[in-house]
Amino acid sequence: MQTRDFSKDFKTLSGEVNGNRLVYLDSAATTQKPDVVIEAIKHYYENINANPHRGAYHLSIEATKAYDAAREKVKSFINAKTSKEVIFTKNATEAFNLLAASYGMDNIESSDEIVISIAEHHSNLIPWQRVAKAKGATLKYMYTNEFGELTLEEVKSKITEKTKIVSITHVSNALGTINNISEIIEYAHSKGAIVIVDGAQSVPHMKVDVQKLDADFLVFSGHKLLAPMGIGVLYGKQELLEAMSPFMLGGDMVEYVYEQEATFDELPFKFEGGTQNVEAAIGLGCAIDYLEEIGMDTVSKIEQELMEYAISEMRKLPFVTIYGPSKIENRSGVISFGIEGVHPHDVASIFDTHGVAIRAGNHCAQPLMRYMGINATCRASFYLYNKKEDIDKLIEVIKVAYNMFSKWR
Ligand code: C6P
Repeated sequence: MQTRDFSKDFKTLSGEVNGNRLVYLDSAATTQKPDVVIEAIKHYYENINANPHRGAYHLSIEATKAYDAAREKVKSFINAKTSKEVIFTKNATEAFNLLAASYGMDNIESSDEIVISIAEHHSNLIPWQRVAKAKGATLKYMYTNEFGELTLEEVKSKITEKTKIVSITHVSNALGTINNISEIIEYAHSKGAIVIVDGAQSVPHMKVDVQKLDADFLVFSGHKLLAPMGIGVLYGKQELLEAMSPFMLGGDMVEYVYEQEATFDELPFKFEGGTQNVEAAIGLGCAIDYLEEIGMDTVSKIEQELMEYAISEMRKLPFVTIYGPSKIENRSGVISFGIEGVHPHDVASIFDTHGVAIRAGNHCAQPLMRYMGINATCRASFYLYNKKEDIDKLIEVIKVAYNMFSKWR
């Protein structure tokens, strides 16, 4: 399937760690950056650096054009109706905090329910705890089955006429489960609730079309999508964003300011107070160009093949527990696993000595781990630059880690 060796576009991936070839299997945490993205940022600073929307001079106009062009690229990438629906944030976490502080605080009342799943990342959980507490509302959880999947039965039993907000991950960062997001959105809408989709682990890996999904809001981070850190996106339907209060108050998001009052700018600027991360937005635009040239279907297929190969090899090892969906079609390129008798943090350290980067821990999903009755997992996650030989190395080092602890068994 793999048409070309994409790892050649990433300088970090030609590096060595502890005398070994670097095998980077932590793209769910953050991805490596291709040379073109790094070049785009360099070009920005060397040629057009200025504060956009503020100067009537050449550089500021060029910076504004580049910043606006990046927004247009995001708009097309997720198929928003207009670039007014694309708000730049610092990351997914800021987008959730914006939604909770603005949409949540504006719309939730004490008789209302906010529904999330037990598998949510803390950034899509703690902000809703705050809204529910402040408003005396109920924060309700949809629980996963033994394979880390949400059944339609569970969805229907939790989303009711009382539900005002459903905020749900498209793909779990802790288990790799792909939720049936269309089905959840359709059902939530039939009950009158709006749906916020956490696309942090889906948008970088598959085609996500906000109009096709009919998502009310979508959130994701640029750094998990080959772009720099410090840039995220909040997509929202125009009519919803227009009705919302601004979040960050200050420069550039205002229309008129008087001593005691202020009026706010139009979308998307109303939600972008203060000087923005222009270099990162430009880097995100460039990362989107890079991915679109390859094609998101190709990106998904590469990862799917890697994941299927890894799962089939891991299933041959009786001392490995694989968490998450048993059905391969419900899985993304995130594999959470455990090795009998070896703590996940020890596993990650052993992996590091072999040049393999994986993540170990609770993956910012403590309620999920508690619900599953475990403290931590090891997690390997893939992207288009990974190769079959990376999976072979993963399997080899799993065996090394298991054997290393055999004397204590
Ligand atoms: N997950 C991981 O290793 P930020 O940190 O704001 O860019 O993204 C938050 C976030 C929200 N939702 C999901 C599903 C996520 O996976 C993440 C980030 C990283 O799994 C860092 S904890």
